[in-house]
Amino acid sequence: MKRLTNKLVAGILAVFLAAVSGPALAQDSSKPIRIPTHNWSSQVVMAYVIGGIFESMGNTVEYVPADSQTVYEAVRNGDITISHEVWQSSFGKSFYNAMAKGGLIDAGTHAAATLEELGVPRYVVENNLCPGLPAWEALKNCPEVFATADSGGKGRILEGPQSWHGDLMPDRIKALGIDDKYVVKFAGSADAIWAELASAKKEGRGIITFNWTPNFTDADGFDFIEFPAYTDGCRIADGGDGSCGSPKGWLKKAANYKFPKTHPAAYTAYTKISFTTKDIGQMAALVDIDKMSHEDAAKAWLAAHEDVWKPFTE
Ligand code: TMO
Repeated sequence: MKRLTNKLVAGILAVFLAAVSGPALAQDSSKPIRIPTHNWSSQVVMAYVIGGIFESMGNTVEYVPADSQTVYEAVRNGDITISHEVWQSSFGKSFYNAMAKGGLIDAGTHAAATLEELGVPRYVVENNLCPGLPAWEALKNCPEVFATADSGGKGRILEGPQSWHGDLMPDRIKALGIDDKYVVKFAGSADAIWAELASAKKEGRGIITFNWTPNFTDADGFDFIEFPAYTDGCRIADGGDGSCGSPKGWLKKAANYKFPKTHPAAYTAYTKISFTTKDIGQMAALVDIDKMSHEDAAKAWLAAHEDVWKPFTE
């Protein structure tokens, strides 16, 4: 009878402990979580922000400079653990290709909606430098407003680095029949775009650049050109004729399929991470306006916004 009671008490205790401690989760591996860094500010700051969140939970992290297209293959095969800024327009295809091959999983979507598109600073529209903008047809009538020393008399469209989305913009202006009036020049870096925007603004000069939102430029006023609406399959890479603008897109998070098993707590937090347009604009602005290093920007952002990120870890 006594033995039976002891067993019963032990059993009840076990049930009780299981109930208060929740399902038994394995501990996160001590192996580092490998986070990629690319060549635009919010992505790098967010890498350190997410790394800081993982570190606050006792994990170790490593930062890996990576190409923003081939990173999806690296996540798929486990060389890199996550990709935390999957922009639909530039990277949706590579993301889904890697998923189809197996090994890459969708770990959710940020709150921020995105657009990656050509546009002009607000003063170009306000000062009517090219009447009819932001409708794309207006471009036909004022290539000279956007001409530069190296554009051979045509209007210059300053595109980002070619590594972001290849020949999307040269293909587009050809498909729209304005390649006789405009030429696409690839910038060597995001910083080269910001430098050109700053000097054009100083001179009150017309300029067309690739840009995106969320970004630090949201605060200043940047008007995206309204091209024919994006539809699934409209791009040349997807079998279309290429005469369409960019999608009003999503911003996703990708992970290697083993991440939930190797680091269950970090993975759970990662699935909850969701940054807004404001969050991402702030991360970029700390670098591109306040001129902080990416790491310091992340530290400052984490210190100032515990209310945003702590709940992701709970
Ligand atoms: C991927 N990007 C935000 C630079 O368009």
